[in-house]
Amino acid sequence: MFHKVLVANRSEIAVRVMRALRELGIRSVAIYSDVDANAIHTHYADEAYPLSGNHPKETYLNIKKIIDIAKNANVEAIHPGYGFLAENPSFAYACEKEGIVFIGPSSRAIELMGNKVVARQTMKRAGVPVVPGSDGEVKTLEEAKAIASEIGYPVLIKASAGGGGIGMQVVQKPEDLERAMEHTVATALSAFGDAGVFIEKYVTNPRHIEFQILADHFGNVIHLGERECTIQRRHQKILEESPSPVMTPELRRQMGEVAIRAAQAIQYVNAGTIEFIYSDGNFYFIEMNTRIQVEHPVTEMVTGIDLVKEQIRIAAGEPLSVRQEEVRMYGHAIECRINAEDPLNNFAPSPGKLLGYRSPGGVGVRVDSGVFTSYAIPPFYDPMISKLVVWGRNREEAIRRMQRALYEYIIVGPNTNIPFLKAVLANERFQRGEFTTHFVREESTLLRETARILLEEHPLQEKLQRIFRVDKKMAAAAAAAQAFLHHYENLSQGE
Ligand code: MV4
Repeated sequence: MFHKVLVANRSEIAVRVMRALRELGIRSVAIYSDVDANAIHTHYADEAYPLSGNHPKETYLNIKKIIDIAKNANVEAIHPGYGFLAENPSFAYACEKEGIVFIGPSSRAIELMGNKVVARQTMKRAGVPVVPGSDGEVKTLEEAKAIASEIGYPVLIKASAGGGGIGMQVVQKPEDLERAMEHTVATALSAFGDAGVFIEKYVTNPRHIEFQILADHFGNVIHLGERECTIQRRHQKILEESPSPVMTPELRRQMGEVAIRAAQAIQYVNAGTIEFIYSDGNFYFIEMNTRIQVEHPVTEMVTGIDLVKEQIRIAAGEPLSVRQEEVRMYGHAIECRINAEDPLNNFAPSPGKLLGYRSPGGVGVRVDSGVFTSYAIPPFYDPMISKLVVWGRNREEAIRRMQRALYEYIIVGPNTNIPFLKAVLANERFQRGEFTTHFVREESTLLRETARILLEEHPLQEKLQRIFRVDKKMAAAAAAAQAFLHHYENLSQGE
C-alpha cells in the first residue's frame, strides 16, 4: 500500500479523498491556490503546498506545477478527484511517465472514452447497445441527410470531443439539418478545438440512469448498481438517487451485465461509470465517465462500499475487496447538491462569506462539504457548498428524511438552491417517480413554489440573520421573492 498520496483537487472532494487516505493509514498531501490557503482541504491534509495564483490554469489545472510538487513531496500516487484534471489523458500520461501512480484508469482508457464517437464505436463492437446513428464521424451534409432519413427524425447532432451536452442540437426535419450541423461544428471547434460531429436518433423522453463499476488489475470487474440522475437543469444534475424508481431486479441484471461488458471491452481498471439513456424499458450506452463522480455517495449509502478506498486499493495493485455476489443494495439513498446560487435569478452563482452555518445531522444523514462558518466561497470555482445525502429503508422514508434535513440546514450569507430543492421534493411527479430529463423545464410551478418556500424562513435562520445584520439583505431577497410571486399570479390571470 502507498505511504503518501497527493490529492490534486479542492473543497469537498479533496476532503472526501483524504478521509479515505486517513482510514487507510496513508499520509495526505494537499495543493492549494491563493484563495484556498485557509480552505478546509488545505488544513485537513498532513502536508500542504501552495500553487500560487487563483485562475484554474495556474493552479488546479497546472500539470507541471502539480507533478513538481508530487516529486518534491515524494508521493507515490495522485488522486485527481472529479473535474479539473480527472479526465485529462495528458495528466494521467504525465503521472505514468514520472512513475507516479494515477489513481484512476490508464491514460489510454481516458483518451478512448473522451472521444464520444470512438467510445460509441468501441461499445457497439463489444455488443453494448448504442442509440441508432452514424458509424463514425459525419463529414458532409449529404452523408448527414442520408443517415438521418435512414434512422428517421428527430435526430441529434453531437460533438465527438463533447460530453455533457455541449453543442448538441436536436433536428426535427431535413430542412433544419444544415444549420444544426454548422452550429455543432462551430461550437465543438471553439469549445474543444475539434470539429468532429456524429448523429444519433433523438430519444425524446429519456431518463438518465448510470451504472457504477469497479475493476482491478486481475481482471475482476463488478457493478454496484445504478444511480438515477434524470433530475437536472441545463445538464447540471440537481438531485441523484439509488435505486432508480424504474429499476427491477431483472433490468438491473441486464444493465449491470452490459456495464461490465463495456468496462471489459477497454480493459478498464479502477472506478468508472457507464451512462445510459433509458426509455420505455430500452436502454442505450451514451458515455463512460472515467472518474469518481460527484454523486458516488448514493451508491456508497446503499451498498456500504467505500468507493474511494476501493479506488486507492485498486491503484496500489490490490484485488477488489468484494465479489459481485457479495454486493447487496439495501434501502434508498438521495443526494442533493447544495449550491451557493440564486434560483430566482436564473441560478446565478452567489459566492461570498458564510456568516452563519450549521449542517443537518441525525439518523441516516451524511454531509460532504468543504466549508465552515466564516469561510468565503470564492468566485473562481464551482459554487457547491456541500452534498447532502440521506439514506432511508425505502424511497418514501428517504424523501421525508431529505425534507427534514433541508429543514435543519442553516446557511446565512449567500443565497442557496435549498428552497428549489424543497420544491422538487414536494413535487407530486417527483414523489411518484414519474419524470424524464425534461422534468425541470416542464414543471412550471417549481420556481413559484421556490419563491413561496423562500418566504417561509426557518426561525433560527431568521434570528441569525438579525444577529449577523444581514436582515436588510434578506428583506430585499424576500421582496424579490414577493415580486416573483406577483409576477406569476399576473401571468396566470392573463391566461
Ligand atoms: C441523448 C439524448 C437523447 N437521445 N442522446 C445529454 C448530455 C450527454 N451526456 C448526452 N445527453 C443526451 N443524449 C440521444 N440519442 C438526451 C440527452 C440528454 C440528457 C441525458 C442525460 C441527462 C440529461 C439530459 C438532458 C437533456 C438531454
